[in-house]
Amino acid sequence: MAIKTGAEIIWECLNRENVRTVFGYPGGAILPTYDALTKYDIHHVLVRHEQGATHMADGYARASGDVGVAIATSGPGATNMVTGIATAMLDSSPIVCITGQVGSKLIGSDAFQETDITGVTLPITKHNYLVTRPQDIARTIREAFYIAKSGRPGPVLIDITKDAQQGTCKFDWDAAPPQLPGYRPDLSPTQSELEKALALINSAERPVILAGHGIILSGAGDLVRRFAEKAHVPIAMTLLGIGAVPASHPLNLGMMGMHGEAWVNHAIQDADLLLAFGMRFDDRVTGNLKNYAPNAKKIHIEIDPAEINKNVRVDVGLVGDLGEVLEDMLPKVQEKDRSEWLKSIREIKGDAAVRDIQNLPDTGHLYAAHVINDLWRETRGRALVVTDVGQHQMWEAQYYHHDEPRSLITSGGLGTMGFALPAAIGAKFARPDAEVWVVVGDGGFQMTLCELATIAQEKLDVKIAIINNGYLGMVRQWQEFFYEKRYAATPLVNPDFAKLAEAYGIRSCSVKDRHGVTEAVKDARQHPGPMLIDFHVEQEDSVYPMVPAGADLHQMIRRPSPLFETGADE
Ligand SMILES: Cc1ncc(C[n+]2csc(CCOP(=O)(O)OP(=O)(O)O)c2C)c(N)n1
Ligand SMILES: [Mg+2]
Repeated sequence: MAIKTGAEIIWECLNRENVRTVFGYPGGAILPTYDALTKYDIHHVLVRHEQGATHMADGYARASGDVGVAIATSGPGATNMVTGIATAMLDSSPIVCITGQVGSKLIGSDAFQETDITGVTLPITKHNYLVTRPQDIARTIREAFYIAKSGRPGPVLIDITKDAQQGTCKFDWDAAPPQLPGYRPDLSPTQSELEKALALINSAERPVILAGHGIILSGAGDLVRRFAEKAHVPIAMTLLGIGAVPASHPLNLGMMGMHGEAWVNHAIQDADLLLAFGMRFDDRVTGNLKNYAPNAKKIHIEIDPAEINKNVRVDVGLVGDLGEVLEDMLPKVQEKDRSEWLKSIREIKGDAAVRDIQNLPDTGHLYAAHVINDLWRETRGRALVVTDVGQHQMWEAQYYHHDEPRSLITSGGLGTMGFALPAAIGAKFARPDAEVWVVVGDGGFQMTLCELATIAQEKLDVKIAIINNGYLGMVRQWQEFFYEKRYAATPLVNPDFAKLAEAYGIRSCSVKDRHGVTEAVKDARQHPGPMLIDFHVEQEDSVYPMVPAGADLHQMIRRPSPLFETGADE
């Protein structure tokens, strides 16, 4: 059996876990591991901030379905990872973060760059480890990968002391399988629970499927579509569910929730049965729980038992992998004519199309919705879009129609500004053939724009569309609606983003009117490297509809009609 250093064992294990790319940043406590890297054929992407490394690992995981890996040193390196780890936790993204730690004898002494990172990340990791001996490294890494990707996926952190990296021991991969007797990721529902659910489904008149991220994680998109087609059930999407079922499918109603389509929220409120598939009844999709879908029975199919009855009391909770559960149910679901129900939803849609900003006369104003819709048209809906957080994120969800799973990557649960640029880098490494577009606000872009240097260094073909409204737009919108337009700390004085990109050697341009949009997007698509487009859009536009926080789901603020009649700003 070969004798290896702990540092070598780390790379040996990553190799065996099929890791080909890692995202990281070196420092003293992880230096032995970086030194050993020179002997291995694993591509290390040097990031510019450790937060970027975690979002890259996350973007890699979301684009591919495989585990993403981020590496950092102790202390500030490790604490810089916290936001990315929390982001991955809230969106159930499988990443493994490896941090260096001070020597085991120094732990607890406030040594240079010592932070108790397992303590810090305890509530934001699915699991974490402190490893102080080289002989524990192999098993720990195998367990970490298994935990990260099994059951409900999530982030795992492994903190490895410097002496554990430097020490030597026998390395035997086969002798170090995961040992996790208390971990049960493979639950499945009982037959009687399944039958109860089937009885509710087969008797429902007005059912709605609530399609969440779990569908994508479980690879169950096709099954959900077949289920919906067989039983004639319309489908409402969560933000992270987008792509699970094609947007162009006639049963796909669109997005639900705070900025969901009005008819989708009304359909949920009018339903007599909600079928929650791999979603978790986040407050952004339920609105006021007291009046949420008051006449509906609820069936929740979900892999994490902790989610059942957490926010919404359900009539049947089926714990298990969504794909496996639906496979079981599908043959027993009855075909049923629900055309009356589907027709009534079309009726609720009513004048929605008239209120749509796409139908405004062209006043020469450049609206973000136009930019995103034009981007969708130009890319024929085939791009892998990574969005940041804010108004542009909601407009992307409304106006870029995704037909493929894993074609929209966005921070839903934590809503992390600064996510998009690094996550897109990770996504591009996972899917080098995909056309990757970043759609990012002028605020969030500035949180992680240092990663432009990573794009330049790696010569990555990532396209960047800045939706530049000169505001922290989503917060400004709340101030407009709920704080009498007192715009405290939301106007932004921005640098010239196009010039900034140039400084990094990245092609760029600015667009200020609608006619320029298509041309700029075409130019970016033809250019074989990265390109940044700074879209200067209407500054005080708002995302509609909007369910105010805490209001009932059907109590939406709608885009004012006069806007359409006059073509003026609201
Ligand atoms: C790290 C972080 N800080 C603060 C917020 C709160 N927040 C949510 S949206 C938003 C404004 C985003 O502005 P911008 O990036 O310009 O996007 P826009 O809404 O204008 O499209 C802010 C500050 C957040 N989500 N994340
Ligand atoms: Mg903005």
